[in-house]
Amino acid sequence: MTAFTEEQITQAMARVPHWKRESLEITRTFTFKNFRDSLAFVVHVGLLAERADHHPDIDIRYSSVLLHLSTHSAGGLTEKDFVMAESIDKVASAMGGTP
Ligand code: H2B
Repeated sequence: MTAFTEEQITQAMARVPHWKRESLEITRTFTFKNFRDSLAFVVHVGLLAERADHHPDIDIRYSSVLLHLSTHSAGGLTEKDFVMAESIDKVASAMGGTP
């Protein structure tokens, strides 16, 4: 899979308005009630990642979870990152996560 051009990235960002573009990655922080809920969310994200064979970098800080998505093999952002971000957004809203 080849990395998106700047124009493709701009278009794809519209699909995930809560995510932030940071150079070769997109990132989003989700906030939960407590560590337990953060952990449950991360388990769901991990299962999605295994199914898609596409893995975010994950930083858990008690009640907030910071995710980074990038396609390492392509050296940039690809459709895989945006599909994963959309799936993660659905899981987060089902689990009571807030931006
Ligand atoms: N995750 C991400 N984010 N980028 C990759 O390039 C990637 C991955 N490659 N998960 C996958 C696994 C690859 O290493 C395996 C062998 O398919």
